[in-house]
Amino acid sequence: MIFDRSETMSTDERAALQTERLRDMIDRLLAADGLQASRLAEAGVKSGADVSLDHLSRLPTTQKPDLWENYPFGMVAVPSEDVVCVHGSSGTGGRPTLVAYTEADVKLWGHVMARCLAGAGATRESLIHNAYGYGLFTGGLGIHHGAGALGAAVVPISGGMTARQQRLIQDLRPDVLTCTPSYAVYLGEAFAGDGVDPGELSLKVGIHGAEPWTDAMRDKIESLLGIKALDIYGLSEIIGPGVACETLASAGWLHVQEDHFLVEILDPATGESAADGELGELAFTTVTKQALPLLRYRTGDIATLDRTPSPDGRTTVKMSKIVGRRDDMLVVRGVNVYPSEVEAVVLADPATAPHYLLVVDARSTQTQLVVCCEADREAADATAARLGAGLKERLGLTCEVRVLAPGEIPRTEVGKARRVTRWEPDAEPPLPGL
Ligand code: DLL
Repeated sequence: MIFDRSETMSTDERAALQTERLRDMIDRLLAADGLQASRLAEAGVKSGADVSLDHLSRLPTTQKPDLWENYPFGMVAVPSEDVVCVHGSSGTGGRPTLVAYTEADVKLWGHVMARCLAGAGATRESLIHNAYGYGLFTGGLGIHHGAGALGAAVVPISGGMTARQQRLIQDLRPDVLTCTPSYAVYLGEAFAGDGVDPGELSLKVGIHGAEPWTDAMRDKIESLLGIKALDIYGLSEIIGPGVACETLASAGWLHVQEDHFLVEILDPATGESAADGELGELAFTTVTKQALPLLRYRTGDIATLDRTPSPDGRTTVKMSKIVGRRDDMLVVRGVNVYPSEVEAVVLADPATAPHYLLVVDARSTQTQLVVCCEADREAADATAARLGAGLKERLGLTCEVRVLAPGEIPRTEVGKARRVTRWEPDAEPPLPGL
């Protein structure tokens, strides 16, 4: 289902709308007279009328450190009485990133999220089991606002307490599951452990995001829960979940809500514009957001763009799944490794469970990548040999593979999965028995 006409606009009609909104945003930033106004002035921009979409790549960018340095509300562009809530994330660098919303921003958030839910097949009749965390994190409340805008019912279960989640899924018979991909696996394994057949569950579709995951992980989730598993992307700075989402017809691509969030691909090293088809860093411009409008916000997330419309009529630009982050790319003995590449190899192996941990063993000058995964003990040697060969072929890097017993890799019941850790000299092993 298509939630609103803007998703199917012609390129020209959308460009006209984006231009008008971009100009309005520039005028609002200049009037707010903060950091972004001074950068615009330096770039010679005196009013919104000076800019066009073609101009975008010449406008100044923003990044996470700008938010940290102006913590907590230095970049807010509206009077404090217009702010109705605050969300945020602990951020990949550890320092909190706080974002403010006006009433109109919350409405916009619900609206873009409703588009995502509708694209996944949810309707007013749907019951959404929402196991994203409620609180400062944008996952829980973002989905919740979207369900409200769509007119669907929502079970605000939040994260954790898995036995209670299982009970409610069996009793209330929801059709939509929203949670991180790692929690979907956890939940699926909990049902399997109780001997519940996925065919007995009412769930039809899962909408998973907030952390990177691969198509191999998708296969695991789909078989564990008997659902179609779709990817949803977003970040607090831009609005939260709902910046982009897969639909039932988008063949693995995520439609970006580009009438509200202009998207560009930049060279992660230089910040220069890159071509759509190239792998690069996503940058967003929030043309309609009021409290915290961000110009060309560099996300650190690496993906590609594609402009072919989907068979269901959606014409908005599509982004690929995130392949990694600018700052989580591991460089091991000179080889660049994105954790998602390792995940693809580990999860494609029929003998391994969908849990893994990458240990960057930095105890000697010859850094090693130790890939820890789980399989039955009897098959350990053969599995390690097979994975070692697969990783060598995919990454061009010799990795050490450690096969642990089922249950030995730590699980994440609440929050985002942690997939990478460093083992420093003289430190305890990150996993017992390593
Ligand atoms: O994670 C918003 C969200 C909530 C998205 C629920 C989807 C579902 P933050 O906590 O600010 O916001 O973290 C944003 O998480 O820059 C990406 O690095 C990562 N991320 C989010 N969605 C995906 C995804 C939410 N689908 C950061 N695939 C982003 C890969 C993702 N990474």
